[in-house]
Amino acid sequence: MKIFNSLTKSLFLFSLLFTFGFNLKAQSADEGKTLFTANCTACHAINDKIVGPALKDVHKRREEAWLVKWIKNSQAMVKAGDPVAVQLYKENNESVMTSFENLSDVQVKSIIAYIKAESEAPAAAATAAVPGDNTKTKMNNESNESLVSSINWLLLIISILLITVISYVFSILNRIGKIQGKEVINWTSVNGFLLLAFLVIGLIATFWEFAVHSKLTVFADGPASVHGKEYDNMFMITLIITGVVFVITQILLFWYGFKYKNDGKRKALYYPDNHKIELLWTVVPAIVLTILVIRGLFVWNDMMYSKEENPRNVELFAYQFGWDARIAGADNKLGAYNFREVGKANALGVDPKDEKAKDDIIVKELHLEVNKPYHFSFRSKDVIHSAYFPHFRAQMNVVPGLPTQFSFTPSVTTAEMRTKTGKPNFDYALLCNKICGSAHYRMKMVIIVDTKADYEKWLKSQKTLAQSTPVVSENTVALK
Ligand code: HEC
Ligand SMILES: [Cu+2]
Repeated sequence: MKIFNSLTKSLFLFSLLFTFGFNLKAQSADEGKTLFTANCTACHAINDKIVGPALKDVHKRREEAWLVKWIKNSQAMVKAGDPVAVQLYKENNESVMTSFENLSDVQVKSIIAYIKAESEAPAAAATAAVPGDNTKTKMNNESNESLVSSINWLLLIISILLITVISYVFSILNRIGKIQGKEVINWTSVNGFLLLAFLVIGLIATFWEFAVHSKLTVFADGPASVHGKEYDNMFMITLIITGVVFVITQILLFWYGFKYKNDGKRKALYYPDNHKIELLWTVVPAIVLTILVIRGLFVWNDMMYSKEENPRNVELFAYQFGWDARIAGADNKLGAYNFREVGKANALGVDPKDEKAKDDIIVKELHLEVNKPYHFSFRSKDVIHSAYFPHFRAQMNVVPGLPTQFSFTPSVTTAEMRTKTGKPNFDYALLCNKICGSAHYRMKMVIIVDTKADYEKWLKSQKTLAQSTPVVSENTVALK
């Protein structure tokens, strides 16, 4: 029961964490909160350990001055031999916390103030990030969810007990049979019926999966890009063809196992081969697969080599653990970059001396204009990531030192999608689809698809690089 308890508890905490993470977007006037959300939630939560420890009451554990120093550069403290820092580092399996030297003391203090406020808020307020009225329903959903999962665990335990009891009964019957010298149970017949039961339960479960869970997938929301319709079509055709084959072969497999279970009287027929049948089941799948693959090639080529003229250029920069987006600005040309520039105030290593870079705009939440073709180029700072935009039906690997690209045209605005799906909090997301490290699952950037007017309004409110001047080192020669 102890395991059971801690399981439900951790499930509950997990769902809290999930809501917390999901509201990354909830902006507020509180600077500390904004900074915390942008910089720290990849590895920290107030009440839970993620990559780094839970930060609840950290202001009670440590001096403020120590905290400021730690947050700005924890590794420097570890290397300098600060005993608390060294111990903390060891306790956390020597995982390195990112340094935040670009944050000012005031900013770091505002983060600490936010952590303090969150620590003092009652436990339920951990979801305070949820704006407005839906706090209550969120909490209800969570307790409902944890109830449902408790029931599921209970069912699992009952099934295991049941199976154990049944297998005991069978082994007792078996022993009785041995003592009496005759077979009490006809095992081939039992197995035959089990095969039949497996077939029926398995097929019902398969259809139930499709009926119930397919509503929860991104396919149910429909595609949000122009090429997405073709992509979904292809997916459905493949699914239907393989689905029909699956159902037929499963029925044959298990039905034959049942029908020809050994009754002790019959002898198996020796039937080495039949050229007609062999030919049929080789040629038919070969033709079907060839058609599917060739169609796939055409769709892929259409997606990859977009014929749209003058797509808008956006660069997506992946790092452990997050995304930055760089919009090409008024000239629609991305400025040069150089990995040697990556650091402190210039996280993307953009060459600020390059004329083309001056109007580039770096954002943490990407806005796109609806029905406008986009060309994305991808860059990674550290390991292989994968840019995954499920609703736009797009995905591309992001490989250090190897530029990759993808083009698509968003076709449904965020507002339209919210109405269509009936989810008022719906947001498009860019996710990472490569297990790239401990906080991989937190790599998420919100994407907003705007109407032309909204997009232009948003764009005006953003700062270009020239307006925010990143720091450059003296001895760097930018790559053009
Ligand atoms: C890449 C992951 C990562 C990010 C991002 C990160 N941290 Fe950490 N943090 C850690 C780890 C890991 C530790 C544990 C010590 C260690 O291993 O270095 C830690 C420890 C801490 C501690 C000490 C906790 C204690 O119990 O004393 C504080 C405070 C802290 N982080 C604050 C922050 C703040 C504030 C931010 C955002 C500005 C942040 N961290 C961003 C990974 C991270
Ligand atoms: Cu990743």
